[in-house]
Amino acid sequence: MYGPDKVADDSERTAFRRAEKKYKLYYDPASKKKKQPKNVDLSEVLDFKSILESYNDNGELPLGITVLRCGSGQPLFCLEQCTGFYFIPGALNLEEQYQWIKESLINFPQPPNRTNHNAFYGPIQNLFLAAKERKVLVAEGTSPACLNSGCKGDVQGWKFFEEHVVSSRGKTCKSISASVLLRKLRWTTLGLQFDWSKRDYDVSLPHNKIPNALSELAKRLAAPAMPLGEEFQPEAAIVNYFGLGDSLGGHLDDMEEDWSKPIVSMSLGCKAIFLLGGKSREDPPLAMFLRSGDVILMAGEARECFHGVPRIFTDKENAEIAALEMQFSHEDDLYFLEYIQTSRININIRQVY
Ligand SMILES: O=C(O)CCC(=O)C(=O)O
Repeated sequence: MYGPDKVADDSERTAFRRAEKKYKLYYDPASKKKKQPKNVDLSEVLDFKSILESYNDNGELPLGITVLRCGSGQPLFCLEQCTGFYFIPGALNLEEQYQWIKESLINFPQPPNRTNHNAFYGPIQNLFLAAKERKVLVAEGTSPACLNSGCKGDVQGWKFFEEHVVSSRGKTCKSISASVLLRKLRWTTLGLQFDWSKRDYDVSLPHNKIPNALSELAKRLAAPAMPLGEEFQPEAAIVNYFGLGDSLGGHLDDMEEDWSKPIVSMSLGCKAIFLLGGKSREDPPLAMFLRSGDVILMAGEARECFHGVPRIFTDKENAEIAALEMQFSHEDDLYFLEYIQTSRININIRQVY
């Protein structure tokens, strides 16, 4: 997951790194227009949406792909080369996608859930609302009237202020706008909290249970990948937020005790490329598109496979979120819409013990 990603020079690159490099967003230096993305050959990227369409039309499947039906009758695709990997195209309908995008922005980053901002700013309440209201997060110094006097002492905490209050008093305090912080939100953890420095769950950290609705959804989605007669117990989740140019390096999710239980991974917002490798970084990964509403399950053997997200597409043509955009038609939804038009959110839910 997030951790130092050792960068090797070209000659040392593994097959996984080479694929990451192939699909990563680079800008064309020759382009006359400013910041034109370099063209990428996407012909080898598996597209489960079109696989589903042709399967529905004529029952045909590409070599190496098989199909199962989950409880709801929705087709669930498996890969012969990777036991325990399941792909459910369009598993979440538009209303569900709308609901989980809003939850991911408003409620999931609320303390006691931790985010990547905790280490520097401590717990931040109501980040999304503050960004919407154009507030500014200001360092509070030793003086209680820090905003009047300027921050001369150690930073004791951070507090949101109206933009006009901060600008009228001059730039005497350390500050950052909430909208920049929202853009820089990379992850939040729900349920049992993951400690990235120890790369393990820290059960001593305060936490809430996984919200009921998310837990029920994860149980339903996980069912086809569960050992017979067992029910998935969602205990922790990581929400990943991706903006333009963001990626998630190849990694294993190996901190949970029982790998026979799946990770349930839901995609929301802009389309992405997902790489599914083998047990070694030397194994050439398979690239596949992940669209809003798609769900992946990884259990058993698939838990031992390197995976990552080298690319998200935020341009109108490739993001493929036109139908989702229509859900955000109310004027109160405008700020969500602006966010998701250039972002992707991934919610992955885990049984830890
Ligand atoms: O964003 C994704 O689809 C994958 C996320 C992931 O692999 C992780 O959080 O471990």
